[in-house]
Amino acid sequence: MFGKVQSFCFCTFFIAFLCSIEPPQNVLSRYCARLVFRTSLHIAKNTHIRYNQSMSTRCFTMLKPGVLNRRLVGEVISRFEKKGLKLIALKMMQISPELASKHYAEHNGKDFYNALVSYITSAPVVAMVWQGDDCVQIVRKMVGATSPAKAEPGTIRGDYCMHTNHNIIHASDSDESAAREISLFFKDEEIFDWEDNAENWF
Ligand code: 3AN
Repeated sequence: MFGKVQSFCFCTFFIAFLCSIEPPQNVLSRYCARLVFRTSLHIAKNTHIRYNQSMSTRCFTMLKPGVLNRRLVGEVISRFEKKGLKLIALKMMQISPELASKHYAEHNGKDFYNALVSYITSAPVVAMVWQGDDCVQIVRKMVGATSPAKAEPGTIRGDYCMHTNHNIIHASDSDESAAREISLFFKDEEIFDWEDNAENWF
């Protein structure tokens, strides 16, 4: 029922409570009791904050050639950054037909497959990995529906494209797809899970 941290906090609070009923006689014991109490309070506060957060996950996103054509790279990246997602990998690359066929393997055989591979390999793309709590759900929401006609205004596809076959951005649709796609496009050493110390800047 209780995790280790909660059990520790509970025990130290209990000890501190006993000490308050029957305060330790000498100065050193009183000092130790106070220290234990403050430490447990600190741990309890931080634990509470951490336990209220969702799981930090990763999402692979790819700005298709149309985004470069329309000079929208900065605009799209800016949206994700302003949302609060953490950029942990980014590169401009020319996708080979082999990589395109692996990435879109699930669509092989569909009527739009050849056009999709041809579009995605026609010019460079910008591949990225974003990280944050509920990252895949958040990114997918910001990207919008597959069909630009159905994508809500305010989403990336809703605002910046007209046709499904040129829907300008790809984003993983599940944590499993994200893991597969990240390993297809990035080597481990190209991913930087940098220490987020924003509180030192703002
Ligand atoms: P999403 O990119 O929203 O996850 P998927 O995985 O179904 O959607 O499709 C992958 C890509 O294939 C889309 N981004 C789009 O470029 C293309 N595509 C999907 N459905 C169609 C369609 N009916 N006609 C043309 N292109 C399509």
